[in-house]
Amino acid sequence: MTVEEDLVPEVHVEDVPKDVFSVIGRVPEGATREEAIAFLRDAARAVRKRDIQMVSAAGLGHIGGEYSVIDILVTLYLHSLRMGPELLGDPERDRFILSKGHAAAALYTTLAAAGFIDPDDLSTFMQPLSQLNGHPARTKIAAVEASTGPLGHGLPIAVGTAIAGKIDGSARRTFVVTGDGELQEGSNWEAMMTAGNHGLANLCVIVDRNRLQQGAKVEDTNDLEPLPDKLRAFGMEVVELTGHDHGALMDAFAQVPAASGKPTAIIAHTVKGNPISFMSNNVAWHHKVPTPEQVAQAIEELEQS
Ligand SMILES: Cc1ncc(C[n+]2csc(CCOP(=O)(O)OP(=O)(O)O)c2C)c(N)n1
Ligand SMILES: [Mg+2]
Repeated sequence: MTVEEDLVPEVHVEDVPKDVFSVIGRVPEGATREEAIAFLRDAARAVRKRDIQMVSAAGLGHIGGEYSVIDILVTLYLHSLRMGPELLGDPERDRFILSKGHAAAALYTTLAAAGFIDPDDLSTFMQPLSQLNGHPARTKIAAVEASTGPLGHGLPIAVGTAIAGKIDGSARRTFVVTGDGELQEGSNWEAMMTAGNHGLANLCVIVDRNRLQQGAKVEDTNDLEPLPDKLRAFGMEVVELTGHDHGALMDAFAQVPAASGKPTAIIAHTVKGNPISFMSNNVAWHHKVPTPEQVAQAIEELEQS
């Protein structure tokens, strides 16, 4: 058996455990901080459960990088972004770009949780004629701001979006998530140089710092460190936090735009595959497809988490 064959088990959609998934909506107005955190924790658990079912059923996906970014996506869409299905046509709403577009299934599941996508459509992921492609396409889903997948494009687009907001004198903010391996692409550094020079305080770059890329550790491939110093040198306001801590994420997103007038760079320390025992920090799970048994085990672990 080749390595690639080993990545994709023989899966029949009907064997994959199913779960009911419905729109969750935003953290209710007036929720206390503790209530908001509990709400986001429950929502992220539901998103992870549906995501792994989708990847298993499709026989394709990037579950490791999805599980590292889900807490960030859920906190943004269900709490911090000034953006909801009713605001899609509002030019003043916040913008979000998932630059690490290979985590598309996590984005789709979060968008369904937030009410942008019909939850029933999630089962069409990667099927012929589905809107839910392996990488997000802005021509197919209204809530997708930019088509991504080729690494190194989302942040440059976000910088343009933030410049437009500044020219308009708008209070709208632009958030973008990049992978850490993705930061090896030079286009990101051109974009950050521009963001720093233009004082784009309305821009927030979130780095999913799981320390793994495809097939290897980031540090063994083309090391990023000292990453905070490099980001500061490019004119960014740097925040470091645990990317699975919903409270810390909420607090950091609320600080955008930064009082310093600089763009914000959040280094979100995450664990690829979090919190599943057999996936966590395991490079093999970058795009490995779980078997129905592994889906069942992951769901059991999530229910106990
Ligand atoms: C320009 C480009 N080169 C290669 C790929 C293939 N690719 C997809 S994901 C990935 C690794 C990305 O690693 P990282 O940014 O750390 O993502 P994460 O760990 O969050 O999954 C690679 C090389 C791509 N999508 N685009
Ligand atoms: Mg990574």
